[in-house]
Amino acid sequence: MIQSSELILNPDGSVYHLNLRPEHIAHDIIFVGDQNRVEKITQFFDSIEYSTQKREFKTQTGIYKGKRISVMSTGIGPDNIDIVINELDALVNIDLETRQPKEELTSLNIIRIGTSGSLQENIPVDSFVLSKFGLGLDNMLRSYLIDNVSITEMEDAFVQHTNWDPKKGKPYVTACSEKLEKLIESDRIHKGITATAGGFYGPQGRVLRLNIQDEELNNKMDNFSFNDTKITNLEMETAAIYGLSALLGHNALSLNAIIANRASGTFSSDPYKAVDELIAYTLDKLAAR
Ligand code: R1P
Repeated sequence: MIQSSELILNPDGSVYHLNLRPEHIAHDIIFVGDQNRVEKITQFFDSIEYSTQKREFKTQTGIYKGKRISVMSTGIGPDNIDIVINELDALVNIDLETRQPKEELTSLNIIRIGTSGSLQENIPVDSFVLSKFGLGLDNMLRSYLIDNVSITEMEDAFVQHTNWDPKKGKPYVTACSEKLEKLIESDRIHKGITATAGGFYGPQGRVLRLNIQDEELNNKMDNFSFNDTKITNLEMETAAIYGLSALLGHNALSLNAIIANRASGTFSSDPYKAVDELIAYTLDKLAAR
């Protein structure tokens, strides 16, 4: 039995941070970072059956063209993803009454619709990126036993290429769900490795008033390639989503609207438009199944 200090439930039986009970979520779930992006998606739904919010975790579940979908904001960063995916998994794969893992497990389909900065000159602002792989520069996933899901050859090649300082912990790599990749991909979408940082400024090479450990890291990432796949973009959730989903048996795919190009130093003149287009694109692909 999982103790109540380890799996915390609210008085109404909902999981501690997400404020959700099992009946409140669909098996197709869209993640967004920003809580205000949830309604940008659900405004297109035919109906909404449930809404809740606690802290930055806002969820709405409803029907879009006959499909039941939940949309959830994760807030920013891999630490939040640890909370969101563990609590979502508990909703489907742990009996909350007996506090025992279920014998029959459920796989959720998780799709992130995020915003991100491109590292490649040829992936301009307002384009879309599908993350074939997530490269975690944070250490969150290393708290788990990840050998069965991590791609060590790519991790080692990256460590060598960047002369990665071991004091920062070893980067981890995991892959997207091929099933969801097939569902969403098209000529319109760039594919590559998405690097996930554990912070926005120093961890992504931004210098304001503090010196950073490796000023050349973004350039080195920009020219890293593994089996002809390059690092396309840098954000703060994808690798954590891929790693935890793979460990727990869920299908995950991360899509990002490129709102900044770090190589050319440009920022989208209308970042909301690119996000809106990516939302419409993804909803249509989900509904067409
Ligand atoms: C940083 O501004 C945030 O924006 C990006 C990063 O991953 C980070 O969460 O994604 P979202 O727009 O989905 O939050």
